[in-house]
Amino acid sequence: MNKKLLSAVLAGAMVLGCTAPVFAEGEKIALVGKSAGNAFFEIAAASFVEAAEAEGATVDVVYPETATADAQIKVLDNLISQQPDAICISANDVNALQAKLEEAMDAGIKVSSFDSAPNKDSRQIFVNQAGTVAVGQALLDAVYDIAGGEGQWAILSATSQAANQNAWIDAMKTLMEDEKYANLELVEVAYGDDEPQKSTDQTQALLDNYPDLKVICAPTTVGIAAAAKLLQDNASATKLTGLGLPSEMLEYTGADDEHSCPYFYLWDMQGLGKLSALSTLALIRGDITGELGETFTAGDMGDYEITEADDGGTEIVLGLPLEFNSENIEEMAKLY
Ligand code: RAM
Repeated sequence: MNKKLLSAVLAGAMVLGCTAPVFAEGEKIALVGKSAGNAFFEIAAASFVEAAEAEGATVDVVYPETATADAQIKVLDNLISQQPDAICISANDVNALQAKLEEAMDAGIKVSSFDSAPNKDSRQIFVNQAGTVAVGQALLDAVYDIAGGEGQWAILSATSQAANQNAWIDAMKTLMEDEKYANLELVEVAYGDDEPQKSTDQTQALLDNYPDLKVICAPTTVGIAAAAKLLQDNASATKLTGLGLPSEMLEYTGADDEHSCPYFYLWDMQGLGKLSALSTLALIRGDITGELGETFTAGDMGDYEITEADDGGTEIVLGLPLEFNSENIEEMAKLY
């Protein structure tokens, strides 16, 4: 609002005897991760906050007590009463947050999501770090390559309800129908709940139950780091791939017997935080509404288009999954 208009509104309010409206300094955004103590969300949040503050907004970063929908609902209840301009959330469940997120939208709060999408009716925008099928394809091809095209493999996931992990697992299962992967046998999907100790225990259980297991694929930064340590400490013949933070995987990455993980994937973490912040601001400011085909400029990151997501909603895709291996891990570990 320009200054003239602002004083006209204030004067009008005084004439009418109303209390003068309170104008916030900048947009207020609440950023909600899946769980506390996960470096993934801390890194994304740092870039989110930096980008939002550079635009004059303020960010409240909030974590639920556990990586569950119930714990996020408690957080959302509290946030709705505070009336931020937007809530940007990484969802612990695809459907269970719908009523609460709809309540937020009905209360005039914009709802954006990043990393892990609540269903299409629960959000206005979703910033997907990389296409869901692109992630599934990269992971499945890594399993195929590391297993030598045949044998048993298992998935070590986050929670059984995690929206993003389940979407990647579904993508892998669909891709596995191709004849190319006919000699790979997915023996189990285990859940470490994005907790280090539970992820370690689940990895050990996979090793105990499947002595011929060739590869574990952990599409979670918490799971892959826990599995990497256990496999490497025990000089296990079972190898590892998945999604990880280079800084947490530095000592475990290499295509030799000394290392448990030949290579793995993630995406541009700083870019994820920044794009999520700038698209949330674009939503608040009315530059986008989340409709298919809209475009906007995310500062110096350039132009982005809102495209169709696999769940029938829309999304903004950051880019491609990035591979981390012995060639680039040292450099990338300095970044995230
Ligand atoms: C964990 C979380 C997060 C996921 C990464 C790959 O940190 O589950 O949602 O995107 O792994």
